[in-house]
Parts: sequence; C-alpha cells; structure tokens
Amino acid sequence: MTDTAQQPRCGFAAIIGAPNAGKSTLVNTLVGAKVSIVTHKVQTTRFNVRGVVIEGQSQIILVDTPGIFSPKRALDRAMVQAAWNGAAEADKIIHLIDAPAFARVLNGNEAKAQDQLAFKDVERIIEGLKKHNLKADLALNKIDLMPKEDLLKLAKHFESTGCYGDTFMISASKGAGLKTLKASLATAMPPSPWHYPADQIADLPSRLLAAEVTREKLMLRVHEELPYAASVETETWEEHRNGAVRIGQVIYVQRESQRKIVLGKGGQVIKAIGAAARQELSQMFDRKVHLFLHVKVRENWSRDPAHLAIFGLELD
Ligand SMILES: Nc1nc2c(ncn2[C@@H]2O[C@H](COP(=O)(O)OP(=O)(O)O)[C@@H](O)[C@H]2O)c(=O)[nH]1
Ligand SMILES: [Mg+2]
Repeated sequence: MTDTAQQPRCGFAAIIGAPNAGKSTLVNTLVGAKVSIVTHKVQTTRFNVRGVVIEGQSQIILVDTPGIFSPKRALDRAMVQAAWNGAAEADKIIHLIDAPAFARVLNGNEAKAQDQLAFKDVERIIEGLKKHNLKADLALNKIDLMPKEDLLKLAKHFESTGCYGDTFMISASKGAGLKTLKASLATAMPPSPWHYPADQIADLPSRLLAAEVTREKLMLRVHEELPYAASVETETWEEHRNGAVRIGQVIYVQRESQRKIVLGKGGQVIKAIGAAARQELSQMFDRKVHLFLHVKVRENWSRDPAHLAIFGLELD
C-alpha cells in the first residue's frame, strides 16, 4: 500500500430528504446500531443527529437531518433550517427519496395524499439545492417495495434536474445497495484525522438520547396531532453505586386534554410508554434503568428558545 492510501480521511455526509424517506433508518443501518429514532410517522427527527461509520481509512460522520417540508410553525422552520445547515456544512450530501411513493405520483398510480406531499417536498428540495448551489448524490430508497422498471424511470427523471452526481438504489431497512453507497462515501471524505475515537458510533449526549427513546415510544403510542405537540426532556440523571441509573424525564404537552391522553385511563398509557422506553434504554446503556416520567402542560414549549436550544434548534 502507498502512503496516500493509508492517509486517514474524515468528513460529514448529510442525509437530507422529505419526511419519511427513511433517513434515520439509513443512518442506523449504516452505523449498525440505533442512533436515531424511527417511526412510520412524518417529522419524527427534530434535530441533526450524528452517527459514525468507519470504512477502511475513512471515518464518515453521517448527519441525520429533520425532514425538509413546507414549514408552518416556528418549530417547523427551525427544523427545516437545521436540515439545510447540515447539508451546507457537509462534505457530501445524499438526497434520499421514498422511491415507491415518488413513482406512484409520477405514474399517476394510486398515489396517496402523503405521497403527494412527499413529491412536493422533493421538488422543494431540488429548488433549495439549486438556490444554495449545492450538489447532492441521489439515493432511491425502499427499492424492496417496487419493480425495477419504475426505478430506471425515476433515475432518468432526477438526472434531468442537473442537481445530482451519482445515483444509488438502496433499501435502507433491508440493506440492499448499502455496500456501494458506503464505499462511495468513504472515498468522498477529505484527508483529515478522525474526529472521533474508533469505537464511538454516536455523539448524542446520553440525556438527549434517552429523551429521544421516550419520544419514540410516545409517538408509537399516541396518534394524530399529539406526537407533534409533545416534547421530552431529561431532567435528572442519577448514577447509583450498584451500576443502575435513575432517569427522570418530563413529557411536555401543550394542553390539559393532551396530558390526559398521554396519561391514559388509570395511567395505562404512560405506564406502557415508560415500560417500553425503560426496556430499550437498559439495552442501549447495558445497565439497569429506573425511569420516571411526568407529564406537564407547557403551552409554549415549541416557541421557547431555552427548550429548543437543548436540541440545538434556533428560532428565526
Ligand atoms: N420497506 C421499506 N421501508 C423502509 C425503508 N427505509 C425506511 N423504511 C420505513 O420508512 C418509515 C420512515 O423511516 P424513517 O427512517 O423514520 O424516515 P425519516 O423520516 O426520513 O427519518 C419507517 O416506517 C421505516 O421503517 C426501506 O428501505 N424499505
Ligand atoms: Mg428521521
């Protein structure tokens, strides 16, 4: 091997895309561990989450971004801004597409309302790439759910925009095509010493990660508007001498009626959320976890700069 081949490389690869394209799934699969929460609901990811992958001499810092969509509320705007910031600072941008959803709209074939929204979001992202003068690689995701013929048609469609370099056809959840993608990212990283120790796979502080796990369980349990009205904050973190940790968290909601839903009859709902979160956290941290959840009404949490700053989000 020559000297140059052994030089370390390190950089950032931002994964951008419409809500639900599979960005967090992709980051988790590439990292080989859960660093970012995933649900079937849109706007699960609220802030940039980093996952670290090593490929040969390259350390690839993957940045999982919030979905890019038409923002309405202040929190939405902060989330979309965080995604664009992640892209602008990256050495490589991957624009991830929910390919079957996009194909349904392009072919006028049983497109659902959510597909139409995703389609518009993709167009907005293409405009954004042009406006910010950014070049991305394209990754057509969820190929396990669609025929090959449609894929080639999609690739042609995106090629005509002039915004993209390479195209990858992948399944983030099944792993198809990820070897090629990883190898390509590795060579795209600039020569640089590694930013993280070799055994580090994420850089989310434990308190934040723990809050995200609870928010995921909450999103999976409660429906409609409520997941978007809720935020989770880790308030206390006590290490016990026997190795266990006691974590106290607050689930903030915006109205008393929402608080009742999160609690459930006789506290059933919050109990189930807590049990699911505790189980995952014990595994994640490889220790006994005692989790205490409280639900509080704080009407304005989504416009409270101090609360959003915990997640690195800034209001405009
Ligand atoms: N069938 C299939 N589903 C996927 C794939 N990638 C992601 N998903 C699903 O798509 C949904 C959204 O995934 P998520 O990673 O949260 O998307 P994000 O909003 O872009 O971060 C989840 O239900 C995932 O399980 C894939 O390659 N194939
Ligand atoms: Mg996500």
